[in-house]
Amino acid sequence: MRYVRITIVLLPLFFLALVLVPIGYSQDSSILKIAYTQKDIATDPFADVWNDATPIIIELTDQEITEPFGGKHLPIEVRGLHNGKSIGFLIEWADSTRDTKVTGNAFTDGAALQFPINLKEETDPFMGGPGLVNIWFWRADWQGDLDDGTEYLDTKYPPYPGYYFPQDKQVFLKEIKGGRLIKDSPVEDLVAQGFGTLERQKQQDVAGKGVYEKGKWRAAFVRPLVTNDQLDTQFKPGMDSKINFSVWDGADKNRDGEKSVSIDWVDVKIEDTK
Ligand SMILES: [Ca+2]
Ligand SMILES: [Ca+2]
Repeated sequence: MRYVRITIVLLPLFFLALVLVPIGYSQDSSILKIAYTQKDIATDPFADVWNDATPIIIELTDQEITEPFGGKHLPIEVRGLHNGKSIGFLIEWADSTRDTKVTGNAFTDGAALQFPINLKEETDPFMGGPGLVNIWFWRADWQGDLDDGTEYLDTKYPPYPGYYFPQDKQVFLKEIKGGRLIKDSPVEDLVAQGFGTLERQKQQDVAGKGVYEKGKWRAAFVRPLVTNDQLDTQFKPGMDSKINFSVWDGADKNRDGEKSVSIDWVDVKIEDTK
């Protein structure tokens, strides 16, 4: 009798859920399919080519594994593409503020993708360990610097205690000229092997662009499928991989480990070249 009652209550909910799945979204949110396209994969996050991929929704949550905790529940829309030479990821999320400045009490928006480097090794979904992870970190402060030509922080270094910065100060300072960051990408290519081990790679391989429009960030990440850097994740058509996500909202004082995260690896399936 109790079973019948539960069925009566749950059945309408089941059909309601079917109706509520937005048209055009993949209904299997557990796998991110990297669709094959013959087109160039643009770093412009509003380029038509991104319509060749079907988005899925990943529910991020607040980071509550290690101090400093932070972040919030945040659904993000994710899609992926490859053309046999390059691979691209596009993510979009709601954010009521475009935070591109870093000062003593202002923090930047950002988003990061994380991949295991060796799929055969056990690799923790949060910053890796014991296996290495390759992290692609799109930074709204660098995007703002590229878009707006704003001054950067060579006069106030670091901008606030605990701010993540490339560990080798000289590597960073070499890239500053006249108070402006000399960069061609707002995406930083990083490697980590557990909390507190994040390091900028010597060889930067990831292009990208983030655009803020109508209360949302949309950020594209593009890289060759294969690089000659041992600290990069390598991809090939037909393979399975894994990905994890982080998002920072500067206005919510997010920085470093205070961020919204996906709680486990998301399976990735790279479509074979047709
Ligand atoms: Ca923000
Ligand atoms: Ca690299």
